[in-house]
Formats: sequence, structure tokens, C-alpha cells
Amino acid sequence: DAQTLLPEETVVPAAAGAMKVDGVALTRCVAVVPYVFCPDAASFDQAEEACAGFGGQLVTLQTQQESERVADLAWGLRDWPLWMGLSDRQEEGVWRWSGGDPVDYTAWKRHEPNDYGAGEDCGAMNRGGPERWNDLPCDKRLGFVCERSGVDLEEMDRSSGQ
Ligand code: GN1
Ligand code: CA
Repeated sequence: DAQTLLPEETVVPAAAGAMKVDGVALTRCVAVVPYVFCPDAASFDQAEEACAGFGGQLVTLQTQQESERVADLAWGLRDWPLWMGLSDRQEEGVWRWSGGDPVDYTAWKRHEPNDYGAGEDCGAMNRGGPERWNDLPCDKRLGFVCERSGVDLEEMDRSSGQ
């Protein structure tokens, strides 16, 4: 049943409804531990703020395995680009994860990142398909993916007897 598939922690707390980031709807966010997928539009900064409210930050994708998993989950929920925690705002052309982890793996779409037009310093996944990262203007409003810190999957498996 749903309870078995989704331990309590996977449900975004009702607090999500009350949690406020001006102009951003958070009521449709869906949690798949340790990630939270939010389909409604937010700028990169608003998305970071919302993720902080969930006790996390915009997602860091450090390995191909994690990137593919998150991209596939996200694409299954909404076939549209979503913010992840990658930007080169600090230094043009130097991409950094919001959490400071090294950028060891990337999945840029062909010809990206290209800092198109007036400039594009924030990273989104799933442009036209799973992964396929693209840089976009940070004030563009997209859905986003958070990663909650302090969620220990192995511990959850142990405590549920698996
Ligand atoms: C361009 O053409 P379109 O919309 O698929 C651009 C992207 C920009 C995007 C901004 C090949 O994509 O890099 O991020 O506009 N692609 C190319 O809307 O120039
Ligand atoms: Ca681009």
C-alpha cells in the first residue's frame, strides 16, 4: 500500500501549504526522499528560498546515477525544464553547485551552456528530455528540484526492516 511505498517522511509536510515564498505556489510539491519536486514557477533565487524552507537546497547532482534518477523522476512528473542548484553567477563559465560540491559530472545538452542572449547563469535539467542540462537566465520562472539534507536512506531502510 501507499504507506509501505512511501514512508511518512516522503510526504511534503502540510507546512508546505503554509510556507511562503512570495508569488510562488508550493502546494503541488511532491517529495521522493530525499528530493522534493516543485512544478510551479519560481526564479532560481525563489527556488533556493523554497528549498531552504523544506530544510534543504536546490538539488546537487554529483554522479551520472543520481542525475539520471532525478531527471527520470522529474520528467515523469512534468516534461519541462526544472532548476537544479548549479550556476556560474560568481564567475562566468565556472559552474558551481549551490552546496559547494565539486562539479565532477555534467549532462549538458549539445551546444550548452552557451550564456545565450543577455546572459544565462543558472542551470536547469530536462530541456526536451531527461537530463539535457541547459543554462537559462536566473530570473526565468521554472519548476525546481530540492534535495533535503539530513535524510539518511540507509537508516530509513534499516528502521523499516529492509
Ligand atoms: C535557445 O532555441 P531554443 O529556445 O531551443 C538556446 C538556449 C537558450 C534558450 C533560451 C541552440 O534555445 O541555449 O538557453 O534559447 N539554444 C540555442 O530561451 O541557441
Ligand atoms: Ca542556454
